[in-house]
Amino acid sequence: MSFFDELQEFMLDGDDEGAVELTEAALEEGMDPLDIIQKNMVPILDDIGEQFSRLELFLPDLVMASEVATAVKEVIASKLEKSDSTDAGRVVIGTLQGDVHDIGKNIVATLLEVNGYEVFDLGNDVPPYTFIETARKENADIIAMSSLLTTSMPYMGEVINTLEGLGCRDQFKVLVGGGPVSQNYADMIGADGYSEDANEAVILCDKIMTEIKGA
Ligand code: B12
Repeated sequence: MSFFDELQEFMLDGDDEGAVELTEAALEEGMDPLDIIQKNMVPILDDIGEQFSRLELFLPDLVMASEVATAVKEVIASKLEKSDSTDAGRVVIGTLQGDVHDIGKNIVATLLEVNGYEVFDLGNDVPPYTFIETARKENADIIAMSSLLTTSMPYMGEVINTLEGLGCRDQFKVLVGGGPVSQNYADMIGADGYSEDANEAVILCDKIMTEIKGA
């Protein structure tokens, strides 16, 4: 049985112990941690989401799969080599109001930390203004917003409009991401960047920080 098939089975069964053991063994054998997430866990969750929308799986299945995914993410996070410094940049991150999906946001936050960023993680269901308040208080460079629901996406635009209204839009770079978000959507609301996955998100932040530090 392939790693993908085994992980899929554990996620559908809600077997976090099995998934953790499988992940540890794969890491031990030299499997790339990011491949475990991007090439296995994310497509499995996508497929589970598809089955949910076709009424072939139900909410408890989603809950079980997400708990297993979180356990897998924790194993991977604990094995990633963490940068000693936190001076790559300061990022405020969260999932927007009305939205509890935080697996992707947590992966982005972990990878940023591993790469030397100071991350202020607001969690999920975060009101738009809280992003701004925290970014100002913590003197952040970047506001990173995640949304998995079409109903929470509009709050991304609200954050940007409010920053403009307050006259501090140019103090922060704004990044957006999450399942239904696209580059088109990011452009439409005037965000500074979008990426499809967590690794790209780090590359994007690095690029932005080079621009900021070089300015
Ligand atoms: C797991 C899951 C849940 C779990 C969430 C648990 C948790 N702690 O997160 C639970 C069971 C709680 C849940 C609940 C619901 N869910 Co749900 N869920 C999913 C599922 C299957 C997987 C999501 C996921 O974790 N994906 C994996 C991660 C790694 O991917 P990701 O978040 O996209 O993140 C990656 C990138 O996007 C990027 N990224 C993410 N954030 C950011 C931010 C920035 C700044 C950047 C640059 C990049 C970036 O990097 C990440 C890593 O590569 C999706 C299906 C899907 N296709 O997404 C449905 C899905 C999102 N859910 C859906 C729905 C409808 C619901 C419910 C309304 C169901 C209900 N009837 O109650 C509730 C809503 C609850 C709420 N108020 O939020 C729909 C949304 C439809 C829509 N159009 O809005 C989906 C698409 C399923 C479907 N096909 O119908 N869900």
